[in-house]
Amino acid sequence: MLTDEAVITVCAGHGGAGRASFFKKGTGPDGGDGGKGGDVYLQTTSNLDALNRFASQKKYYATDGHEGAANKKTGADGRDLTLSVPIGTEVVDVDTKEVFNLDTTEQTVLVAKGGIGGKGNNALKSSRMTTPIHAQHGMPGQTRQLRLTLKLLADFGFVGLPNSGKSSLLNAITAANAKVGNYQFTTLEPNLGVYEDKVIADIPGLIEGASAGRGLGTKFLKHIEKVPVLLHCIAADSPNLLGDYKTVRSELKSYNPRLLKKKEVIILTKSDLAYEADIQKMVKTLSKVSKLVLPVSIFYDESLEKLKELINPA
Ligand SMILES: Nc1nc2c(ncn2[C@@H]2O[C@H](COP(=O)(O)OP(=O)(O)OP(=O)(O)O)[C@@H](O)[C@H]2O)c(=O)[nH]1
Ligand SMILES: [Mg+2]
Repeated sequence: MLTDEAVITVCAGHGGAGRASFFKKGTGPDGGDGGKGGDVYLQTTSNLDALNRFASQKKYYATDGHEGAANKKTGADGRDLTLSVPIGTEVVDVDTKEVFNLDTTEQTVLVAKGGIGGKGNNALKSSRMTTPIHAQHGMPGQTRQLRLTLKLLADFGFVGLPNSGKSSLLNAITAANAKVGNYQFTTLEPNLGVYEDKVIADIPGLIEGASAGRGLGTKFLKHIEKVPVLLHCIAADSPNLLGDYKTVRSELKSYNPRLLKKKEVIILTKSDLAYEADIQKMVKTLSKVSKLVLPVSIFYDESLEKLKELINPA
């Protein structure tokens, strides 16, 4: 199972305490400063499964800074902790609502800063206080609760009713090998495929009431939030093409009205299941709601070439 959402707590290390000590023979202070607590970083990886580990473990710690020592020795800094998240992860601080978008390869962000070490009594001496007997405590590291949400980064996203042929098309034009079946909700998790250098996402089908939790609901729509072009699949053997179209559009709208602003191409799928003249009529009907309508069948190579051309124009 692909984990695409998790809430975790990250704790940076505590700063080490400064040392209060004195040179054995002399009188001067020689206590060193404490080391800095380790920071917590998030770093992107191309591994889409990277959030899976957060399903079981919820709390992550960088280590504390070490205490300062005699002879003006500074304590060692705590070790930083770097957690990998998939490219396309949105990170929201649950309390402050601060957002970090991790959208590029090998992007690193500091999410919790380690506490600074306390000053030793050597560093605290001044002209007025030449022999301080106390040293400072280290400061606590930052603790943050973070919500991690994976939003796939793709160039195109297939949407449509269940069984409209989305996964079949992904397989026909990429090496994705997504599961295909003649029943609703064959796809239970998003699939990604690559054609040339274009990434295409295939998500589970939507049905009327998805935004109210019917079917698999709309939770997978987060995966097309960042996709610039929607490939809206409508099957040519459907008794109500415009009805299918409106159902999906209305679920997209309930999830996030901005999805309706994306560029959309209607893919009239399974075009082998109707006569050519009827396909032309269907294209005309659908042209009323979308500028671009492309009839496609996984059995017609020429139509697949047109789809590829649309995805990656020569
Ligand atoms: N005749 C014909 N059948 C097709 C075509 N494309 C897909 N199918 C069939 O349609 C059924 C559904 O295909 P899928 O690709 O699983 O559909 P989907 O939209 O991914 O479905 P969900 O994952 O449930 O949302 C399967 O039985 C496919 O073999 C096509 O071009 N022509
Ligand atoms: Mg599917």
